[in-house]
Amino acid sequence: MTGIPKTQYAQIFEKTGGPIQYREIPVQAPGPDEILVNVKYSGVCHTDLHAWKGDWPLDTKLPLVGGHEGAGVVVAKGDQVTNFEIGDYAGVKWLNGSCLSCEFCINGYEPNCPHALLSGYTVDGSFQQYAIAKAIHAAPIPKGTDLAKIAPILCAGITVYKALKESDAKPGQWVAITGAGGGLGTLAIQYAKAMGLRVLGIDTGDVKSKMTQSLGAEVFIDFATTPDIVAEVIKVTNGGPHAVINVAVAEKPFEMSCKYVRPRGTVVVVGLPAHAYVKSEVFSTVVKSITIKGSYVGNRADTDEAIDFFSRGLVESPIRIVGLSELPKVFELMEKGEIAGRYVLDTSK
Ligand code: 8ID
Ligand code: ZN
Repeated sequence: MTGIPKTQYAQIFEKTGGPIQYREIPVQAPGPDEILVNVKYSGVCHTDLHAWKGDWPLDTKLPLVGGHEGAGVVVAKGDQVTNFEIGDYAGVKWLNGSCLSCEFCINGYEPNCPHALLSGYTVDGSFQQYAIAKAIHAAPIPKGTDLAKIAPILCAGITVYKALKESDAKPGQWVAITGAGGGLGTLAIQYAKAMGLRVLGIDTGDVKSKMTQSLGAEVFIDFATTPDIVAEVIKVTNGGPHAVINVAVAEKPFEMSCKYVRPRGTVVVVGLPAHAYVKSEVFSTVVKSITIKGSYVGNRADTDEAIDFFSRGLVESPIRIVGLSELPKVFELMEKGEIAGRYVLDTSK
């Protein structure tokens, strides 16, 4: 590993919800099937905030370096690695690795692998200058790509693209997106447009209203000021959206979406608010014959396809770049719901 420093800057926490420390830690060497990525930029996903807060019924490793939207350059690789060369661009995504041999991996459902390794959760992630990823799952990024701009595609982009495919919505049909002004939402609008769908965005505030409409939402509904959201959604979509992509970090929108979704429509559950349930009244679930389904990131094919939409200029996350040292401030803004689009960390600062 010539030319690679022994230590590097990282954002690390020792305790769930404890202080997040910006300090130097050792650079690890990749194992035989791994690559070492010099992360240039990393998006900050709300999942990183959930991980730090301990919101979910799944423990993180501790101490933990979070982050799973890392875009960078391969600087070292194990001797079994054949799909990356030194100098290639690579993405460190949520699904860091999987067994590749279980029933789920074999069928392309790699995120559901019981042995999945999760970047920034069960293994250290991209809030550091040098991160390790299993080569087989790392995202190949075309040379010449703007690494700051592609970072959010590595989780937010893949996830919403997959969720839209899972929704089975057809070109010309309506899709509602809850949490439309956030990191996942702003990309969901653009993938949906590119797939020929009509988009209704639900979120709050003038900034998110303007942003979502400039990205292609035909209608914006403000959840904080609209008295009867369900009635309004049904009215503007002339009978309810054919699909709903729920990326809001709140429980209420899930329940509402089961009420306003069009008969035979699909409610896709993507957002992961703490301790939340999806509640749908049985009678109307049956009589409207709706589908409620969970969607969890994407597999390697979804990754390549989601990146291809980006490379062809069809989607671009509205990003704001700040230094890696600013992560705690980004979490504060995210907690308050004040981030429109995505914050991306520059690991050199
Ligand atoms: O694979 C998956 N299923 C997956 C992948 C990646 C992320 C799931 N996630 C989850 C995250 O863990 C998080 O719970 O998706 C959720 C959204 O992540 P994000 O887009 O990174 O979060 P954000 O940028 O904070 O955006 C959330 C938006 O929701 C809005 C907020 O205003 C914000 O713009 N929102 C809230 I909070 N309550 C709302 C409501 N009642 C709402 N929008 C509509 N109605
Ligand atoms: Zn994420």
